[in-house]
Amino acid sequence: MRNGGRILVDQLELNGVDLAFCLPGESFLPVLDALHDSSIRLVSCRHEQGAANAAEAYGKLTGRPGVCLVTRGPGATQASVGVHTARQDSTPLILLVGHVPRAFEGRDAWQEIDYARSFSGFAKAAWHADRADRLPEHLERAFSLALSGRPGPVVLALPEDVLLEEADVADATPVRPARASPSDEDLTRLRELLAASERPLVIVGEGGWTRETGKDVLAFCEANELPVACAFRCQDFVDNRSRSYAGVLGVAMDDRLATRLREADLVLALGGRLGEVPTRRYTLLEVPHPRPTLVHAHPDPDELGFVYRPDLPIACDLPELAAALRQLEPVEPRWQELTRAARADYETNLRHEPMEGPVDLGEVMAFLRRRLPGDAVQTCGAGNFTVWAHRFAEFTEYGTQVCPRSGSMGYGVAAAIAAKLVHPDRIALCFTGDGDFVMSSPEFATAVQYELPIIVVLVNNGMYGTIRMHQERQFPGRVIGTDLVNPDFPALAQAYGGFGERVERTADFEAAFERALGSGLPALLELPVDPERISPRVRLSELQAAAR
Ligand SMILES: Cc1ncc(C[n+]2csc(CCOP(=O)(O)OP(=O)(O)O)c2C)c(N)n1
Ligand SMILES: [Mg+2]
Repeated sequence: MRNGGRILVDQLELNGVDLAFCLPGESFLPVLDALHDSSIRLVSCRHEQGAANAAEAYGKLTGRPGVCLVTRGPGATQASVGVHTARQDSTPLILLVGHVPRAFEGRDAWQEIDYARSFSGFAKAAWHADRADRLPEHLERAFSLALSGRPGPVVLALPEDVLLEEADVADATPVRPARASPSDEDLTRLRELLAASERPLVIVGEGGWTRETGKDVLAFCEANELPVACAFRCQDFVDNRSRSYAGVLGVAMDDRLATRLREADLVLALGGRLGEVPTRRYTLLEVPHPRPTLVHAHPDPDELGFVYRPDLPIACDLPELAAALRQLEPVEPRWQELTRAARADYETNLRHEPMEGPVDLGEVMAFLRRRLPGDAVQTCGAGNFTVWAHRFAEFTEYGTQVCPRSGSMGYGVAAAIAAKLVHPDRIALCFTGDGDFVMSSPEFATAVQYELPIIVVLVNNGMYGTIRMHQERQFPGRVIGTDLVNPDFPALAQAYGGFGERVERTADFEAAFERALGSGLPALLELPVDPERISPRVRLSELQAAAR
């Protein structure tokens, strides 16, 4: 006989869970108790947002479901941001929520929520366990749904009394999701379309990517001399040093790459959803019938034709597709010139123009490009600081850009914590802004508590810069709600028990970075920057002048 909490934890263990993130609640004490003697490492966070974001990042880092445990209503709603990111980013995530006892259900009992309704539309499924002896079945479903097809989040509520209930039940078997391969017919057609194309562009995106997938896709692109671009925050999907690599279709993308997509006559979308960001708000490709021939491969057939009607839809898993593409006999390559030009544009775009003020973020990024080992994990939240962090970074290994494609603020510190837990020997570097950091700073305490020496690089421009930029464009001169009065960030980091320093000049960054790394503590480096340069290509005064 085992109680529900123990049965649940045993299912997590047999499915390979080695790490879980929580914010404890009295609603799931039997689970906590079972974790006490389990092989699973439990990391207790300071806000459910952080716990859910860390679990989501774990899903990105490992390809296995991140596990997050939170309490009833307020715990679940605070964790919902991580569920939303897992949905948009196609990351496997299991959110386990303590729930009211069965006998109270439906009374609007204390902190009661209807999870199925609250999470409908962004969780793949949300339901509650009804009996302890069915927990193996519920967990099997949770793992299977999170991992199959387009990976994503599931929410399982656990009534308090179900966790206490004793049952004599056998464990489930570890979940092995079904895999789909492309058909020979699909591959033949893909090759024909490629052979007929003058200006092809390959775009890689999320939906079950792996390290091998990236290697295989790159081998295919290089053998055929094809240019390959990454979707927003998928920059680590292929080695950026490849002669085929042409850059990222992200926020503030290079206009030359945007033009390549607009003028392509064939788009090979390998994974990804051709969403709002990579299509520049659906302008680079027309909805629903894009001008170029579209080959779209995705593990979820429902995604194919959901926004864009592909000429050739391929419903299959991405590793299987990539392996098949690598084997495909190359077309007589005619795109050497195209690919060389796309690559040259990418390299040009890596160069920054000097930035006003004593701290030049382009220079800082150029240093980090040289300094960071290929396996360093870079994380962020949302803000204009990410435009520098993404544009001037080069990724060579899969699993090193752990950033929210959902564009959610407050993600980076928790993601760096997850990275340091999964890869203790690597550098985990979080880029953040003054707005973004304050949203996630409670987790700096988690990093201190668990002795995780993450490095936070905080770009302080004294405002919610992204919003100010849009404000100046659309409602010039009418600044409201975007100025920030900030704490003393290095002092804050020190008060938490970490390392904190302010870097006032570009030339001081290198030594400060080494001191941060050498401290062995969670570290924060604040970079006060001139608000005039609100983005690498945009000056505040120019926006204001243009408006006048
Ligand atoms: C959870 C969430 N809330 C609000 C936003 C809208 N938003 C996007 S960027 C941004 C400003 C971020 O400010 P900061 O971190 O200081 O970065 P900056 O743009 O100044 O570089 C805001 C409010 C968001 N993306 N996510
Ligand atoms: Mg800011």
